[in-house]
Amino acid sequence: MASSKLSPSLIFLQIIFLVFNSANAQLRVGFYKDTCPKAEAIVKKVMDQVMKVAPSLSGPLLRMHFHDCFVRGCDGSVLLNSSTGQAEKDSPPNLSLRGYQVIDRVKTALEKECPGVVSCADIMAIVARDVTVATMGPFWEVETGRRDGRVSNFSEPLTNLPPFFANISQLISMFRSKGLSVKDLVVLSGGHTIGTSHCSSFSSRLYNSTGKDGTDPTLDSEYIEKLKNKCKVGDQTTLVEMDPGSVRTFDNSYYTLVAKRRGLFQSDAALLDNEETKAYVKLQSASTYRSTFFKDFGVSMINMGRVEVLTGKAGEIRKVCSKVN
Ligand code: HEM
Ligand SMILES: *[C@@H]1O[C@H](CO)[C@@H](O)[C@H](O)[C@H]1NC(C)=O
Ligand SMILES: *[C@@H]1O[C@H](CO)[C@@H](O)[C@H](O)[C@H]1NC(C)=O
Ligand SMILES: *[C@@H]1O[C@H](CO)[C@@H](O)[C@H](O)[C@H]1NC(C)=O
Ligand SMILES: *[C@@H]1O[C@H](CO)[C@@H](O)[C@H](O)[C@H]1NC(C)=O
Ligand SMILES: CC(=O)N[C@H]1CO[C@H](CO)[C@@H](O)[C@@H]1O
Repeated sequence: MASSKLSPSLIFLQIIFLVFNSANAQLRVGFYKDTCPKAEAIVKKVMDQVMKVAPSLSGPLLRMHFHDCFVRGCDGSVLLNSSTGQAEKDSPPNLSLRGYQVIDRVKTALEKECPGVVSCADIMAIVARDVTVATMGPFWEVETGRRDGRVSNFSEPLTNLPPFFANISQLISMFRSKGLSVKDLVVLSGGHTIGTSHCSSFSSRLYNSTGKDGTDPTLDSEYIEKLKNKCKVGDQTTLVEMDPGSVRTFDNSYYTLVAKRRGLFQSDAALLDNEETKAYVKLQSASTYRSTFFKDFGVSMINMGRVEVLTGKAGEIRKVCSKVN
C-alpha cells in the first residue's frame, strides 16, 4: 500500500532530478556513447593519417586546446573566423597556431557519420589527447559534452593567455583565474616537450635583457650562444625546437632542460622561482622513470579541459568549426 502511494511522488522527484541534472549538465567520459558511438575512433583514424604526413602538427594541435580553454573556456572560440580580422585567431598570441585544417578535416568526417552531434570544442580536446599519444606521451580518457560558443573576441587572448615573459606570480594567478592549481601550471608547462617556437618568443633573452651584453642571466650562457647562432637580432620567422633532440617525443626532458636553465621562455625559467614548481621540476628532471609526469599530465589536461565549459543547452554544436550556425 505504502509503496503504491509513494511511487508517483518518487517519479515526480525523479523528473525534478532529471530536469535539474540536465540544467547542470557535466562533462563525462563517453558522452557520445549513444549519439555517436564511433566519434573517438573517427577522430583517431583521421589523426593517424595526419600524423603520418604532418607530424610537426602535433605541437600546434596540443597548444590549440590550451589557447581555446584559456579564452572563454574550452568552447571552440579559437576556431571562429572573422571577416573583419577581429577574432581570437587574429590576435598576436595566436601567432604560431596552426592546424585549423586538421580540425576541419576531423569535423567533416564526424558530420558524415553523425551530423550536428560532436562539438568543435570536444574535437580539440580529443585531438590534443591523440597527438600526445602519437608522440609517445600518455593516454587519458577525455571527458566530452562541451558545446561550442558563438563569440570570439580579438582582445581576449591578450588578457587571458599568459605571455612568454610572464613571471611566476603572473603565471600562478593566470592559472588560478581559470581554476587551475600551481601543480597544473608546472605539469602543463611540460607540454613544451614537443614542438617549436619562433625566435621572437625568446630573443629578448639573447639580446635585450639585464645581463652581460644584454643576455638573460637566468639562461645558460652556453645555450645562449647556440640560440644566437639560430636567431639573429629581429628574426621573426625562424623556428627553434623547444626540446632539442626530442622535439617530436613527448617525454620528461623538458624538466631536465628547465633544471639546467635551458628552458626557452622566461615563463619556463620562472618555474624555478617558486618552491612548489621548482621541487616538481627537480623531481621530474632527476627521474628517468617518467610515469609520474605522464600520469600528472593526463590529470591536468582533464582539469584544463573543464575550464568554463558550455554544457547542456548552452551554446550550440557548430556544423562548420570556423562559423557559428
Ligand atoms: C604556462 C604558460 C605558457 C606560456 C607562457 C606558453 C608560451 C608558449 C610560446 C611563446 C610558444 C611558442 C610560440 C611560437 O613562438 O611559435 C609556445 C609553444 C607551445 N606551447 Fe606553450 N605556453 C604555456 C603553456 C602551455 C600549455 C599549458 C600547453 C599545453 C599543455 C602548451 C603547449 C605548447 C606547445 C605544444 C607548443 C609548441 C607549438 C608548436 O609546435 O607550434 N603551452 N608556448
Ligand atoms: C577561416 O580562416 C582560415 C584561415 O584562418 C581559412 O583557411 C578558412 O578557409 C576560413 N574558413 C571559412 C569558412 O571562411
Ligand atoms: C571584447 O572584449 C573586450 C574586453 O572584454 C570588450 O571590452 C569588448 O567590447 C569586446 N569586443 C566585442 C566586439 O565584443
Ligand atoms: C611579476 O610581474 C608583475 C607585473 O609586471 C610585477 O608587478 C611583479 O612585481 C612581478 N613579480 C615578481 C615576483 O617578479
Ligand atoms: C629592449 O627592451 C626595451 C624594454 O625592456 C624596449 O623598450 C626595447 O624596444 C627593446 N629593444 C629591442 C631591440 O627589442
Ligand atoms: C592563423 C592565423 O589566423 N594567424 C593570424 C594570427 O595573428 C596575426 C596577427 O597578429 C595574423 O597576421 C595571422 O594571420
